Amino acid sequence: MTAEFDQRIQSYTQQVDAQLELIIPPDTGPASKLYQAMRYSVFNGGKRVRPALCFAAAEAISASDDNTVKIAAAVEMIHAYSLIHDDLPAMDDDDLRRGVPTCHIQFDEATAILAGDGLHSLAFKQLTNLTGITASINLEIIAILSDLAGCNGMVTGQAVDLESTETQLSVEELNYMHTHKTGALIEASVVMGAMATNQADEAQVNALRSYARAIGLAFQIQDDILDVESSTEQLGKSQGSDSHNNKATYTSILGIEKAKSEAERLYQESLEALSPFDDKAEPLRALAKFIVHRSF
Ligand code: GRG
Repeated sequence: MTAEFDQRIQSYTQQVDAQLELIIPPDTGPASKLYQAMRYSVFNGGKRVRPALCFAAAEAISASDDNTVKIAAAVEMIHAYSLIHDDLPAMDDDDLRRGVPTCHIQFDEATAILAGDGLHSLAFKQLTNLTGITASINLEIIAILSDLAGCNGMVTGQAVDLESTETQLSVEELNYMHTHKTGALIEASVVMGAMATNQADEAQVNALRSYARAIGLAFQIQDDILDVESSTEQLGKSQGSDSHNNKATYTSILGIEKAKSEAERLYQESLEALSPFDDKAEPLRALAKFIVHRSF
């Protein structure tokens, strides 16, 4: 990745982290453990890919602003909540995330459930006072997150995942699961980031949706490839955990080489979706490249 890309990501990360500091301050009151658990899960080294996509989508249309920062914080909190709950004993039962103990190991199970719940509701609160857009677009943005993080997206994908353990899935079924589980929040990040500028027309939003759907699946395929090719140390989570949990993955179904060419095909598809956009979409193009070529 270029130095310019690194600088840009650093700037996006600084902006979203400052917003997250405001939303989840250290709290010494009666609920201090809840706040510690939320902060632990948000500030322990996530890549901030979804916030970066919000910023880059806004910049592809016009420019990022205060709305972008709020939306970026909202999607990162939804992401953090989903990881906390995904790691719980009732779900994937993982002890390690981002190289440190998972939330329920560091604190306890009840606190981890509440930390996820707290982050989920704080995320929606962020979206209630966007500025420079009509109330109806603001509500549309809230509905998009509600759908794509919930029962038309991530929650549905997770439910299918839990149902599919130890089941032989077809590539189509795997695509359905990951379009929902991983792709939906990526799509929400891009679409909401663009819509909150108040300058995106329908054709642009549709093109960005196609871009997001392609990189959403590519993201998951790369995740499966890394699960095979990287070490626990590099990943910051237990290497090979999906195969140990008898889960179908792109690498188990397609084989590693075909999984790599599918990720590359989706990368090209994402670039084609951006063809109506000029140089202002360069950050989105660079993020797509990062997503399919990342090593962590
Ligand atoms: C509990 C409702 C609910 C949903 C959980 C997203 C999810 C659904 C589970 C996460 C499990 C997982 C490993 C999915 C693969 C793709 C993915 C979301 C990886 C983690 O995202 P990164 O790489 O994480 O952006 P960082 O740590 O960088 O923030």
